[in-house]
Amino acid sequence: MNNSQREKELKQKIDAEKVPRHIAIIMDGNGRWALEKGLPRQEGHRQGVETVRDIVRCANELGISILTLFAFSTENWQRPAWEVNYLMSLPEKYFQSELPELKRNNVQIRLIGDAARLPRKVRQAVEEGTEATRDNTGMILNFALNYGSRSEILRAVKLLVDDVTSGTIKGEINEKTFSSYLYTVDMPDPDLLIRTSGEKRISNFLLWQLAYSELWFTSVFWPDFSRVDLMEAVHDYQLRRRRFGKL
Ligand code: V0D
Repeated sequence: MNNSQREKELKQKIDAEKVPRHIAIIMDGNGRWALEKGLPRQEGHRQGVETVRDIVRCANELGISILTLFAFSTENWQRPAWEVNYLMSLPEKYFQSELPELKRNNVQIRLIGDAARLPRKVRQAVEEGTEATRDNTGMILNFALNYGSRSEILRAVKLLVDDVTSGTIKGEINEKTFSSYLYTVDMPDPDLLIRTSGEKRISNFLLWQLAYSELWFTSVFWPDFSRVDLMEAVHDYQLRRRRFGKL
């Protein structure tokens, strides 16, 4: 069966009323994809951006409310300087080609992570994207940039302590209060986490928020991850939830 037949078949199998509200993706395997093809690593990242475009389109068509993509972790600074530099050029490139369509499709761009420590040109590009889409009411597209979950949790604890000390918050501190200090404030937790490229770890991504999420791992490298793969994950998610009688 070819890809477009498979896509049609999956489209019929997916219950449009019960798609996950929030999908988070660890986009892994650009480097290994390039290595296997004998291409430079940056070619993998370039192709990875194309995949981001396809997957954002597909998620939007499926009616996903929030898509969170792990683009750069706090650990990624340890990569060679030339690679980090190349990665830092991608947000600007991405918006140059995608911003008109994102605006047209009513997508709202947001950033999670420590933006203050990103190069100025990255902050500017991201700000342009978030600013240009801030009044959009469709799918929220979160990019996790310079993101690490433990430091997000620590940051939340510090902000919470500040508010307790200054008397800004009184009364009980519960899970809901705590969540409101995370970058993902006001967003429901991910229903589904996808990680590509065969690794079966969470790797310091959304540790608090993934407490009850379904996890879906695939050996497909991110540059090869397709609409069909996303739809397979969504379909599998629906089968699992049905088995637990939760839908
Ligand atoms: C490389 C695969 C989009 C993962 C996808 C700076 C690694 C392509 C963005 C992007 C990266 C980030 C923020 C934003 C708009 C776009 C991106 C990075 C890497 C790291 F507001 N793709 N992408 N950012 N890759």
